[in-house]
Amino acid sequence: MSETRLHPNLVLTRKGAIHELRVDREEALGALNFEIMEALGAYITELSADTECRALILTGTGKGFVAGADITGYHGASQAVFDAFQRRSRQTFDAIAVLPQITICAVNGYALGGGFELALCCDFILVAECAKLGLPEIKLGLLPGGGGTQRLPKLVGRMRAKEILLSGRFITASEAVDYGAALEVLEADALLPRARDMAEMLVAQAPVALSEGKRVIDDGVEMPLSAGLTFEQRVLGALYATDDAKEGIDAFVGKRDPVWSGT
Ligand code: CO8
Repeated sequence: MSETRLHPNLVLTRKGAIHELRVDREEALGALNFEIMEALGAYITELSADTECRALILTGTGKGFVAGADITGYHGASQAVFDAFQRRSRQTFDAIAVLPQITICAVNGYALGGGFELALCCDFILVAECAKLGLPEIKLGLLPGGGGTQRLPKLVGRMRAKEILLSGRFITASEAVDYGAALEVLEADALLPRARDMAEMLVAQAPVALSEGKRVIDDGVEMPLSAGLTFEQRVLGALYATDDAKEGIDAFVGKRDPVWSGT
């Protein structure tokens, strides 16, 4: 296990095929400023080409996961600076959403604005009982710019997304699960152990099928059904030709555990 600071406020722990990235800015509830966003973006670019890492856990510190963009940076900022921050956030968040690795967001506290949007880019969202999630940008006279208006309705439906976004209210952990915006609520102490167990379970699966399974669902939901079904068959056909599929079938017939090569 190795721990590195990618930035004074971003701590990366590598353990085998699993990375854990913790936003460490307790005094501002994890709010992301331009420098943290840059460091996050650079790490995500590196990760997208990393074939050793197969799962990423994102989490925060103390009461905050990420309480959004750093609002102090918006104060008096020029239009050009504001726009540049939004562009960089979009690039980073989009890159997270299409990572080949499985992504698990362990929401330990406030996930607001860009923080909720960051979680929405992940494959799985686990929430601590004390977590509060929301898109309060409307209270600043703004709207979400990190995908909240687009990714949230896809998970919870248009009407609930409008209710959350236009009121700016914070939803509780159990509401997030009820609405389909999170997978499970956990006691605070159980949050990271559960995220780690989940990551271990997933990285033990056949590597190519794992990342293709993620892709076929994420890309397929954007397609008309018949195109999605064709896509599914094409992916399955290609998987059948992999060494892992040969190994998986052989292991089943031979009543032994498979040993995946990831090819
Ligand atoms: N930016 C900067 N500082 C923050 C932020 C933030 N988003 N959130 C909290 N802080 C700071 C507070 O200013 C305070 O600092 P200090 O101690 O120096 O006064 C410290 O964190 C602790 O916060 P509070 O004292 O306010 O703690 P409370 O428990 O009383 O309240 C709240 C917690 C309710 C979370 C409150 O802090 C709050 O409402 N924060 C703002 C949340 C918000 O509006 N977030 C959305 C920001 S806009 C956005 O994210 C747009 C996204 C654009 C694209 C994606 C980019 C990432």
